[in-house]
Amino acid sequence: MTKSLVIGFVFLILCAFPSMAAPPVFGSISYIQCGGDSIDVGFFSDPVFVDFDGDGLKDLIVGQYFDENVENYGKMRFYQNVGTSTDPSFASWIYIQADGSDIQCSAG
Ligand SMILES: [Ca+2]
Repeated sequence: MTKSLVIGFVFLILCAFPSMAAPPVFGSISYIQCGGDSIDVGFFSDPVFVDFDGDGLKDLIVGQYFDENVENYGKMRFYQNVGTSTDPSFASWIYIQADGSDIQCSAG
């Protein structure tokens, strides 16, 4: 293999797989806390972080699959970020509403 072919091959690998040049480093697993408790909404939760209230900080929006009260199945929770952009913190949550009613979706 010629020198230029090796350089071209390495360049191709770095372009095709840029994440291989600096693999991500993950910390230990931990639950996101809200008001001192771990957030647990069951499975099929699909959490997203988005600035929902427009204050510049990403909030947590997550569906809840189950609840002790069956009438709350499939509702959407809004956790306002009361921390910072680099150290988010969640103190409480509310159900997201539309036209005065809690938004509710079925799983699947
Ligand atoms: Ca926000």
